[in-house]
Amino acid sequence: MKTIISFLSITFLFLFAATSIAQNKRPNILVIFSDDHAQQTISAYGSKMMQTPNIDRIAREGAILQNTFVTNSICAPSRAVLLTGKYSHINGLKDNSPKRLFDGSQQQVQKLLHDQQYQTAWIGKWHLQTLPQGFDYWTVLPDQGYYYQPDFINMKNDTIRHKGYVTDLISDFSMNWLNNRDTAKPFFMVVGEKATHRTWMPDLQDLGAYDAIDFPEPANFHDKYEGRKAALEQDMMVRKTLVMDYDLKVNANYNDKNLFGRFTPEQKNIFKKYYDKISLEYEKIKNDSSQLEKWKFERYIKDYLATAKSLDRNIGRILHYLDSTGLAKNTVVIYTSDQGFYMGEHGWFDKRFMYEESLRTPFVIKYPGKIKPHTSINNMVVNIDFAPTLLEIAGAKIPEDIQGKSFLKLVTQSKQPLAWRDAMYYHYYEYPEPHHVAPHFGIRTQQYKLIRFYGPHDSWELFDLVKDKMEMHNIYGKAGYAEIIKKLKTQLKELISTYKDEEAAAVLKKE
Ligand code: SGN
Ligand code: CA
Repeated sequence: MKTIISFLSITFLFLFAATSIAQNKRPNILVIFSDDHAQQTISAYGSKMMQTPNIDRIAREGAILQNTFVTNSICAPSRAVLLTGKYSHINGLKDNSPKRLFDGSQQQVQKLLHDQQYQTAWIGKWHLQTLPQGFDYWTVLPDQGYYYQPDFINMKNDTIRHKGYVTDLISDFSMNWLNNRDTAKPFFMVVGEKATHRTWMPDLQDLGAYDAIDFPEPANFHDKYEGRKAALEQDMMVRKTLVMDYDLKVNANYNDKNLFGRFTPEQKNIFKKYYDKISLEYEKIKNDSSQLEKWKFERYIKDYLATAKSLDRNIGRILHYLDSTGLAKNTVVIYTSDQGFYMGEHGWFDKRFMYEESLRTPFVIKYPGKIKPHTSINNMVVNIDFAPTLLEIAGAKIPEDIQGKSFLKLVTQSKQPLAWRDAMYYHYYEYPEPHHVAPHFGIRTQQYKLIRFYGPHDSWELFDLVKDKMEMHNIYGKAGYAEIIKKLKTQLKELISTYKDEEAAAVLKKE
């Protein structure tokens, strides 16, 4: 009897110890980071345009952040923010210019995680003009990369062309690295997606996937930009800027190296067959300007969504891999994008402006055992918060110079209430090319957004986000807002000083 009891208690102790080791084991962290993926097209965010079952699954099994914003709505700067947890003027990467070199020797999240014995990797779109530093493994697309038969730069700095579709290849390479990693260590991996970046080139199996659907234009598609000088000057209109034989592949030149240079003859044939049919549709309506506008909008949306379809499917492949290897139990999975995008709102595609559609970015996270399924968070999270959150997940110390704050306790709904920001700060620089969006900075609170354009368009804009969700009415200088403006300007100056943005401070000093 005694032997049985002691046998049982040893077994119990062993099981107990094993479970607590498993519980204390630091989680793996997998960040899927896409490009230009609009919240308006993700069903977890309520989109009716398409279904994104795999992104939705992450949200359902964990948390969805309803109000996640970026500090500077373009690609390379946003990646630099993810890596550093710092604003562009501090990490040095203000725009996408090929001359603007990211200083990879600076402190970055992967280096801090490596110091905690994490194995680290970045696979896919990178877009910084300098090669990755501080990752145990990387393989990246040069610059924007290609959708079909893309090149990847490897760690020996060789550029190698691969056969296949970029979104599939990025998943293949990611899973391959996971298969071959050092299993004694937790991992931190970023899957850098090219999708859904312009020029929208869907996977062959997705061509025409949304052709049967009639997509209504957003209510402000015909915006005339009254009272908004910078918006009037932009060059990112669906109607005017999208190029017929390039973006929409209407009567395209199949010898165009930029568009089709990487296609196999079979792939080119399939594309041609599909877009020849579209070109015929165009011929029928091309002389009717109002039909043409609507048609361009529809074609843009359809190609964009078809490109997003492969993105969501590939997220599903990665989730399935984590399930089937048992990794899912101890892996934090995050899906986010470098910024949001216009799906015809204000008549636009692209991003850059501090208006809602491009200021926002999707963010869903699952963390088994820590984040309750179906969690929804409304607090304002900013992409400077991503790096410190990853560090807290890994149990690492967050360096003082990181400008963001970990939101882990918000999503795990820890009992201790977390003091959180009630305003966020934004600063965009790239001008004039490629889309003529004037530089600007500003503040967003729950109810208001105050924007200061400078350089070519010295002007202020104020929006009431409750009364004017589409940001059509600039109420700066209108009767009744003097007190609000005064308060917002004080708050804006405080943020500029907190984040040490000397350029913005100098603009305001001239007033
Ligand atoms: C390219 C695109 C632009 C886009 C920038 C930046 N033109 O220049 O429309 O704004 O990238 O995008 S394209 O015809 O070459 O596609 S970012 O997401 O990388 O910042
Ligand atoms: Ca982008």
